[in-house]
Amino acid sequence: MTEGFIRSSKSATREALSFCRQCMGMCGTVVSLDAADRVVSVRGDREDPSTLGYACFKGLNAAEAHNSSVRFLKPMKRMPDGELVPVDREQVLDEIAERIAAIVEADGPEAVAGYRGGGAFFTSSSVMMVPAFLSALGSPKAYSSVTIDQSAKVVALGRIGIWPPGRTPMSRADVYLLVGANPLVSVSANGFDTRNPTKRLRAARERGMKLIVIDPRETETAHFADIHIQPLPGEDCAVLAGLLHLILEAGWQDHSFCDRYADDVAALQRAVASFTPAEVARRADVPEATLREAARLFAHDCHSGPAAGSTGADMAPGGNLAEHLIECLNIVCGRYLREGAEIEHPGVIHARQPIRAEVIPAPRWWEQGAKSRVGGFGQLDGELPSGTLPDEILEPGAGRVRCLISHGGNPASAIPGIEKVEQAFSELDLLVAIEPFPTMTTALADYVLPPTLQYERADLPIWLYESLVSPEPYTRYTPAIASPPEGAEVVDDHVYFSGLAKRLGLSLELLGEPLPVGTPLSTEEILARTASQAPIPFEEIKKAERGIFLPGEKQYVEPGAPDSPHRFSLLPQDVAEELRSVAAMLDQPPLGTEPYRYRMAVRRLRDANNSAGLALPSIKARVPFNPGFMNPEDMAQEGISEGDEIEIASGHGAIRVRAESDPSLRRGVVSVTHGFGALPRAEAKYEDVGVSTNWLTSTSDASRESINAMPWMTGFPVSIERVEGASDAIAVTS
Ligand SMILES: Nc1nc2c(c(=O)[nH]1)N[C@H]1C(S)=C(S)[C@@H](COP(=O)(O)OP(=O)(O)OC[C@H]3O[C@@H](n4cnc5c(=O)[nH]c(N)nc54)[C@H](O)[C@@H]3O)O[C@H]1N2
Ligand SMILES: Nc1nc2c(c(=O)[nH]1)N[C@H]1C(S)=C(S)[C@@H](COP(=O)(O)OP(=O)(O)OC[C@H]3O[C@@H](n4cnc5c(=O)[nH]c(N)nc54)[C@H](O)[C@@H]3O)O[C@H]1N2
Ligand code: SF4
Ligand SMILES: [Mo]
Repeated sequence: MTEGFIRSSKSATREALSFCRQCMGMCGTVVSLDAADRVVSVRGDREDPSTLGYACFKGLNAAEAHNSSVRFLKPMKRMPDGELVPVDREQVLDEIAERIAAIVEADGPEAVAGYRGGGAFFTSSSVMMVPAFLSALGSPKAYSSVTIDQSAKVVALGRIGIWPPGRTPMSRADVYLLVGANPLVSVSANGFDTRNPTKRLRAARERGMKLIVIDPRETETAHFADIHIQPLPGEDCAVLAGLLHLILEAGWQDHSFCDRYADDVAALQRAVASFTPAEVARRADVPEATLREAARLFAHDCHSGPAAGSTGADMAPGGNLAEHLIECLNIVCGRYLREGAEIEHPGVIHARQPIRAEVIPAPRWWEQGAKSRVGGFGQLDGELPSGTLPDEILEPGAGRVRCLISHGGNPASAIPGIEKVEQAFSELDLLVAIEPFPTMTTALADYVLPPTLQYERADLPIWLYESLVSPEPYTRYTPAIASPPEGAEVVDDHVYFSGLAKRLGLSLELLGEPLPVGTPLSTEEILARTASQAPIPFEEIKKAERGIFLPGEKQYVEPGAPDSPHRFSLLPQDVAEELRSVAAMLDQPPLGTEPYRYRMAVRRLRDANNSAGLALPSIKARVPFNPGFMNPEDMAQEGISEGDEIEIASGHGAIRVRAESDPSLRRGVVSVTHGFGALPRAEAKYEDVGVSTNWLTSTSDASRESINAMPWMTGFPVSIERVEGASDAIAVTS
């Protein structure tokens, strides 16, 4: 099978430096190329000044993706018999443009929606194309993976207020508190140094940094922790409110910071009064002593260093409140950069701006501007929540979405409630996917437009979030170093957007400047445009083959306006109500009523990135399907043995998976990785592709957050049952 999958296995004739663009790691790599400039192999660049030689299995496996025989190499069109067939690019763009024009003519521009996924965010020349295209068209229907990920952070800032200098960076932290994050595997966490994460964490530990981890699993990261709180998933609000209770009761807050910038510390203290260590310990099922030790270590023994949350916290019921309480910990303990402090990452691609020590009061962005047609959810960072997209397509009425352009994403897999998503996408008049591989989304698409892959295009590291991926002001440029496979008709993603814009007579804008319509900019020109406000000339960035640390003057936090009346809002009314409802549950047994005696937990796998690459033979050899991880004692209690077929059911649906014992997981939890599986209509076998965990989730009001419509993907109740007389082929049920 492996041989058939790979197009060529020529030997390497030269090496080129570049960086991996499959996750936030942005690892510096050395790529071996054959005489025709095709990728032969990849290794971590030991001389890379940022990522210090690190590269993971996924990154090292890039050659397989490039040369894969299942990769789309030509624009594809779905024929009446349901097959996708290759079609000439100009013809495809003509047809798509014509269909978009007809939809706009009939139903207005808001009938056209766009969705950006990981593949779009990691393509710096094209990441702004969906929003540019939609705003030129006049449609507010922009969606992305961000609102089914950690948009709770945006909600938290929107409700609490913003401190422009940001949190104390990890390099200056005596303590780091991580909630529901496993950066040693995910290479992703806000502010955590993920440039070769294990090495950076070891170095931080050696200089004395303490680590507190809140996670139901004793993860690779928790393994390094001084204190590991191992609660049931979905109980972070109780745990965090409990920590705030202990800290405020002991008076360990940063009094001068609180006095100056927060008026409602006392109100917050009253609101968390019922979260006593005993109550929280019982509800979250953690030792009371561990809570006390964690509060003391974070707020009393240590004086700098932030609390930060990730998907474990943000995807659970109460995810928005959890992020709010994390920010409350940072404010109450003063874990922000102050006037005069050096700013580690003032922006390399982004323009430098003065950064002042003052509060920007809670902006509550979602209260103004466009709203979702169903549910009335507002915008976050200029986007409507993806948790509202299925209804936006299905619900009849003016403004109903009829066309979706999916850019570098797999929304059919990623958006919760798989049956409804499948139904919605199949009811669209037009679904276009800019996507290199067959996915659940391309299985429903009318057209598939194949992009170049990472080493085939010029790029910058994910500049939109540059200070999140690198604590130091570092960036790099890579030219396209490889050629696409023989006969490929792939182009850089933005070419598709400019092609459609031209046909529709639209003028696209990038960073407020119009892009030329007649002759579109090259990728290099777009990147230069992107970096036009950078403090160093683009030519200098380009010259530095292993990237560049911003030279010149350092930047420091400037004083805020002395008479600024602005304060944080620690306890706005909606937060107070959410806290009250969590408090009301404190005395109830956490593992509710029969049959839902377990909780689901999300978890990422080292060898796979969401749904991407799961079909590649070497990844398949490692993770053929997604098991149901359980604590061995729970398995024994339920009479479940290793490899048994089990059915996991939520209020929305059920999946059948193979049980795998995982002693690092606490009791009362089952953990299954998302991204696997096929559409319901495909009736695929679990052993072949795994199963989507989005059978268990939903975008209904009862299973999502307010404000960002974030569907719950972790911490919700499930039942687990061993399937008697299990068949050899595991099927999905609903
Ligand atoms: N139940 C459940 N659902 C979840 C999650 C969960 O934990 N549980 N996680 C959520 C999260 S955090 C996220 S971010 C979303 C993921 O949402 P998405 O980003 O929509 O999904 P991915 O599976 O990451 O899809 C990325 C796509 O980009 C394609 N791609 C790869 N390289 C390139 C390239 O160079 N160019 C282009 N154009 N495309 C490329 C890949 O083939 C893949 O199909 O899923 C969310 N959904
Ligand atoms: N190898 C690999 N890397 C990836 C990805 C991948 O699929 N594979 N996906 C990428 C994407 S899209 C994202 S968004 C990031 C995510 O990056 P992370 O957020 O670091 O994701 P995980 O590694 O799954 O870590 C989440 C942790 O939360 C824990 N958890 C589950 N439920 C709860 C809960 O209710 N409360 C608490 N406190 N913890 C809980 C899980 O046990 C797990 O250890 O990773 C990115 N990097
Ligand atoms: S950690 Fe991320 S960026 Fe680094 S090699 Fe792996 S996939 Fe690529
Ligand atoms: Mo994500």
